[in-house]
Amino acid sequence: MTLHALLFDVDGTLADTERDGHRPAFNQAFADAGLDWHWDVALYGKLLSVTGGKERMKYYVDHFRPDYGKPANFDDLVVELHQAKTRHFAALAARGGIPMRPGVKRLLLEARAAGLRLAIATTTTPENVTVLLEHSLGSGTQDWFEVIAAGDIVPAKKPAPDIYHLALEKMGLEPAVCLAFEDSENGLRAALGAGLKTLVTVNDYTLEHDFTGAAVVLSDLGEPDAPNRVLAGPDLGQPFVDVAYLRTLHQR
Ligand code: XBP
Ligand code: MG
Repeated sequence: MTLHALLFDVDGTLADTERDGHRPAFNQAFADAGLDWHWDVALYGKLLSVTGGKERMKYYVDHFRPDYGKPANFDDLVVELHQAKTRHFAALAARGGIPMRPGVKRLLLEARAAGLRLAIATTTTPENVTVLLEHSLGSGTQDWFEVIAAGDIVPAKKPAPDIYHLALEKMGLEPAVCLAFEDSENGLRAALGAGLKTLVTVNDYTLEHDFTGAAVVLSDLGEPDAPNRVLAGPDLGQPFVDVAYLRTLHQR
């Protein structure tokens, strides 16, 4: 089976957005609203078990703030907080404050040149993807992706496979001719649930996750002058991920 397409998660995979992007954006939104909620780096790691910013805020209140009296319009408040958080995230990303992870731009350029089709499948809000790509990958780079499947467009977020099903459906492709890129257990479960072979690159928040079923688990995609490390799965003897590596991995 020939490899035709690559499907990328965004948060944690294309860029390390969580600790220094989403987290401070949530905190700014809480402070704006006069709430005494503050998510430090360690707490945010626990909250990441829930995907989706609105879902994460509700989980925080239910599990960590028994003292908080929910107002009658709590769901509306969560939506407003999330809109403010999205504005703060966009401002941060627009300042170029969230760089792409090692090897990402190099691999995307090479994949395009090789004629591979590209898509995004993420639980994050669509605006976050556009602003991140525009300012961290480069102007006009959203057009590199023929499908950007993001956010509330599907009823169930990762670990449900829905967002991957949607991206595959829009591309008219079978999972067998694609590879997915993920950084987290929830993301991996979503991709595997859609029948996709999945390459995992870990980050500080996901190092200890259970990546059973991944095609390979790597420290990052690597660069010719900055080799990556194989954390689980086959060592194909190549210090960085390129299209030839992906074709070999996909065949296995
Ligand atoms: C990403 C998420 C998102 C972001 C915040 O997961 O869980 O909720 O943290 O985005 P994945 P929003 O990388 O598996 O897609 O606040 O826009 O929901
Ligand atoms: Mg992710």
